[in-house]
Amino acid sequence: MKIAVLAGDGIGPEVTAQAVKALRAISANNGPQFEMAEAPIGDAAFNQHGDPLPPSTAEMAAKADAILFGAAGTYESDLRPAEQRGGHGLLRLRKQLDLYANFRPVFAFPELLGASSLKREAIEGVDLVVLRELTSDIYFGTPRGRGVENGQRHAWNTMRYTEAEVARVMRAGFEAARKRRRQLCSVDKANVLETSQLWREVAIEVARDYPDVELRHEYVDAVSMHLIRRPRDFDVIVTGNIFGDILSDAAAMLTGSIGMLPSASLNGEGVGLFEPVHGSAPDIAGKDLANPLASILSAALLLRHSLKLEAEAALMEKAVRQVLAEGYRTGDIMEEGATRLGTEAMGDAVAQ
Ligand code: GGG
Repeated sequence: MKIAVLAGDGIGPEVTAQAVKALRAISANNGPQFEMAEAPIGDAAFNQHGDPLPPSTAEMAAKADAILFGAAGTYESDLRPAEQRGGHGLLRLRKQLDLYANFRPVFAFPELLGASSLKREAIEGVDLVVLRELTSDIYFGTPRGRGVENGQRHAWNTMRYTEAEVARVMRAGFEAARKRRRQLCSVDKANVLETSQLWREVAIEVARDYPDVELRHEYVDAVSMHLIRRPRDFDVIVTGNIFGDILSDAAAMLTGSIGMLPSASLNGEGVGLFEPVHGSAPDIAGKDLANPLASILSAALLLRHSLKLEAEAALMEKAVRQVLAEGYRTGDIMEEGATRLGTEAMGDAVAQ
């Protein structure tokens, strides 16, 4: 089984190394064997090859059974043109592989209830999935650009969706809800945006094929509030690219830290990409401070969804729970009485 390892920028390499360690631990003692090959992406690739997604990386990723991704982009590249930005390499890869369905499970680990910035009563039992559409929306819509008009700089992006793009992610949402508590919350801004009106119309049309799933519609601004106030009311949330990006960071705090949130980007066939929801966090890169658990939990999703190794995926998740239960914490989820570990030691503990 071939896994393309694209560690990227900032804390990407150090957290991905811990996920690789966990995969190697799965292989030990006659477990399944993985052929893992690394390739550059992001700002690191741009600095080395003049391209944040070199053709050799794209080709290797497309031929793999699964992709383990770290993080892309650094503060230095934020203001560069798209083709020179590390994060753009990741966006291009998602688009090239048509990874339109990005599942972000948000689960309040009972072991971490004391670590959250929210009250225990507010988050106990939280178990939801944010399904973020990943290959369209304002991230990819054209025209986009910058110019000068009447001596003023101006800039524009285009929010665009086709009905086929909405329908396929909506179906993925209904299918996911069917395997859970059969509640789908479609998030839009239909009172303002044309794209959101189309989103809602298509949601209602697709719902006809899923009479066993309860569909409700909520505005994105209201959901950002309800996620904090009554997070247990959500089962599966399906939403567009930019709304999903923002809402899942907010939802991450229900787990204690964004360092706990894995994700799986799928298209129903072909290769899947698995990455922590967090970005490259350049401010803590190389300091052995980053939480590798989101990356390790992403590797567990990779085992489950792309390699169909359910028992091994469950084992990896159990190892994470056990390490937390034994009181080991990285700084972001630290609480009184716990033992603080660095990135590498946390990876060692899970692998062990
Ligand atoms: N591991 C997630 C990551 O690297 N995020 C950085 C980034 O550029 N993200 C853009 C996006 O998620 O849309």
